[in-house]
Amino acid sequence: EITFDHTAIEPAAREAWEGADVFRVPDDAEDPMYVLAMFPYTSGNIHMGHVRNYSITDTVARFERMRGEEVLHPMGWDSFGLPAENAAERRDTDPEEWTLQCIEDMREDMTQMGFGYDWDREVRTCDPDYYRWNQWLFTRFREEGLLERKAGEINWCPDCETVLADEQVEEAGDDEVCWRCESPVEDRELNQWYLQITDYADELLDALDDLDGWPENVCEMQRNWIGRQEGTRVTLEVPDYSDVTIFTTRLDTIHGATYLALSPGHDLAQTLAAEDDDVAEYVERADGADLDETSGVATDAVAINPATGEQLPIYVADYVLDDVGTGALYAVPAHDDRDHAFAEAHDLPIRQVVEPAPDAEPDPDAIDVQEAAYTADGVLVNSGDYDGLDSASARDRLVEDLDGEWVTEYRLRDWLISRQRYWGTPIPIVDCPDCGHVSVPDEDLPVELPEFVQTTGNPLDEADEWRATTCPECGGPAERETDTMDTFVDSSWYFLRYCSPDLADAPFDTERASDWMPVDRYVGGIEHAVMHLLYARFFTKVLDDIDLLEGVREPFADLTNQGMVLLDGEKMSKSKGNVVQPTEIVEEYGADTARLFIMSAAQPEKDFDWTEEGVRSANRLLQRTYRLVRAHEDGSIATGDRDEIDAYVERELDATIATVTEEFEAFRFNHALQAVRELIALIDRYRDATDPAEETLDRALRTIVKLLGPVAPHIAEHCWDRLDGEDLLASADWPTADRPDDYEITDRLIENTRADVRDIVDVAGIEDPETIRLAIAPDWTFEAHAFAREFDGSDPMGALMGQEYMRE
Ligand code: ANZ
Ligand code: ZN
Repeated sequence: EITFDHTAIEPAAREAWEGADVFRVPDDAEDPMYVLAMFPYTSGNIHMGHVRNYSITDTVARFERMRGEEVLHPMGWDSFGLPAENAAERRDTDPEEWTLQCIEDMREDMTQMGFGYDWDREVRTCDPDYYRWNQWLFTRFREEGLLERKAGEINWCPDCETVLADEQVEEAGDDEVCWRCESPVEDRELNQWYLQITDYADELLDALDDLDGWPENVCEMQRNWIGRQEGTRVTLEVPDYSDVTIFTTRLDTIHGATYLALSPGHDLAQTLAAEDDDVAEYVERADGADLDETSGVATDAVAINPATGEQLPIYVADYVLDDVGTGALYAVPAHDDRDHAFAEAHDLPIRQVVEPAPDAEPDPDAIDVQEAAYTADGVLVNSGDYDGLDSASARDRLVEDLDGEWVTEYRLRDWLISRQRYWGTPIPIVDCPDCGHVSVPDEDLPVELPEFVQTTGNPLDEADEWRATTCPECGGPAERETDTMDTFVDSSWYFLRYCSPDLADAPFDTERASDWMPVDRYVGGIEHAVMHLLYARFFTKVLDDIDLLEGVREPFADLTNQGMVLLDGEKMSKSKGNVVQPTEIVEEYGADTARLFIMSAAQPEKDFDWTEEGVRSANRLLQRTYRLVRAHEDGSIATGDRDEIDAYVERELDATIATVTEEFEAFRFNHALQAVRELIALIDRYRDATDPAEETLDRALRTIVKLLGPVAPHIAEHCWDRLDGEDLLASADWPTADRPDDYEITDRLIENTRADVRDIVDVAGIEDPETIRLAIAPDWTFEAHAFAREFDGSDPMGALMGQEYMRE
């Protein structure tokens, strides 16, 4: 049996693409279709997750290119970050050297996979020509009042020895851990730079409703992260102390308040701690640690409930967060779960003031707030004049009566971008004893990283010579800021740099970027749902507001999060020792096989198992295609006159083209490939069991090769060369379903069959498809096929050919 040799075919195809510059997009392209994969973090070699991610975008890019689109499909390197420092330390090299080596290796891996990128547009974030624009943008944001240096309680990872943004802290059981190394994070108080993403909270939230091309779960994660809440602020008098303002979403429950709770960091808590040892001890214990949800301490102070005039004991409790609302709340144990748990632990009264509406579920009598809080809205009880009002109306009235104010609160915090690490963009600030924090003037950018030195803390703190500078404002001696930027700054605008990667006087060309954006198809991991994807949206909006973009409010029109490639249902990981290296598969079977397997295994969003059988099956399909093409070329297929079987096959070709086109558009590549697989099987039988018309057979083979082109580009290119020999498949036209006239015969047959069936069903009352089929045509005839195809989707003609084939 003849088989193709991927080690010869694959490099030859790549050479042909390169020679013809197939993937290059000229700067004067008007509005190319922008297909983008999240650029990889430079960590070694590419892994199966990368291969899947990039197989998807490459398939789309090739498909759209064949459909006549100009396609922008660039690639670059997210190449700053802590792992490079760690690796450099382990291997005793420097982060730059290590990173550049990774880039070389990964680029080589990608090339081997046949991913077609416009490498002229390659972007590397660790390149001074790139990160100078991080610095330049830092200065623009600062001028706009969107960057602030402030003291705050921050998340500190003791292992990475750096602060983390809130988005980079993950929950693991009761712990909050570092997203990278999973060490429990600590609280510290530091002066840091913050990007004021909260200024854009409303737009970031509201615009999600119009992001039709985004998966709903990602929009929901962003909504939750932003966490907008409508509520009210009300001020309570505290005899002998200053008033306390609280934030509540449930003003309707105020008559049921039985205590007031302060966060340990609240001003009044601090004041009370100074007077009371027990309070001081608790406040101290709560500092930097996450205490039990029901922990807290009673104080001697009381607050006056403005609705009832009652005295509410004041507690300091760790479940009240410093940076939410006002850091103070009145507690209603009957209607809030946390308050309920706290009240039980501290023996505080639980008083019901809301019950379900009379006609609603559950029955009011079935509720016992002593047992568990009733947290839904309802109708007020035990609330004096307000009894009988529904919760919403009660809130409206109470705001007025209690002199409260409506406020909107967010969960989203400003984005802390300072990092105490070396391998990142130096923050372009000079600290002058006289002038304070002065921005480095644009003409002095980039502030380049000094040479790397091994040390325990931040190497930039040790770079004395680099640190010492003069103040741009007064010329006096001053010091450079030694923090670098969060690498998520780098990835917040890299998709714009691809539009004009070499531009020397601006981060990107405003007009071109505005024409080319937004990205039409963006594909990457779900882990970026609230980090990268939120930051990039924020950057885009700011850049548009400061006129660096024109009318681009969102960076990514369409988003797909690819699922994981598993092995035996488990995530591949070095620690489990179950990693399948893409390079091994490529060596043994070739890149096309790996790509075809990955793309046919499941829809992009779904996880799937890597299986040897799946890989082999993909390889068999490609070999089968190759043999069909070779047999045709050798003239070993006997051809004959055109008859109804040829017409049938042509009709099948058109149907498959339509299906594959539709399924590719919808990102259901596995469905598309299933249709191709069936077509290949049909054509295989067709040439074995019949004497195909030359013209039909030729069209069939060209169609198969073209439909496979986006997914298995090397072998398809090779086959195309054998069939056509003129232009490259990579830039050939996508096939179209062009119904020739004699389809009418087929159509007429189907019409007749339909009429016959209607007669049988209506007159004889027979409904079983098999019986009908036999009634229409006792043998496997063309009519029977037409019937089956139309009415139950089965493929007897294919079966017929198969049977004949078997009989031979
Ligand atoms: C009284 C009340 C009664 C509340 C009630 C809720 C239910 P959620 O729960 O997500 O809607 N809150 C206010 N400031 C807080 C802080 N700094 N730390 C922790 N919790 C705080 O969030 C709104 C509620 O969170 C607010 O409404 C407040 O408790 C609590 F039956 O006020 B509520
Ligand atoms: Zn100065």
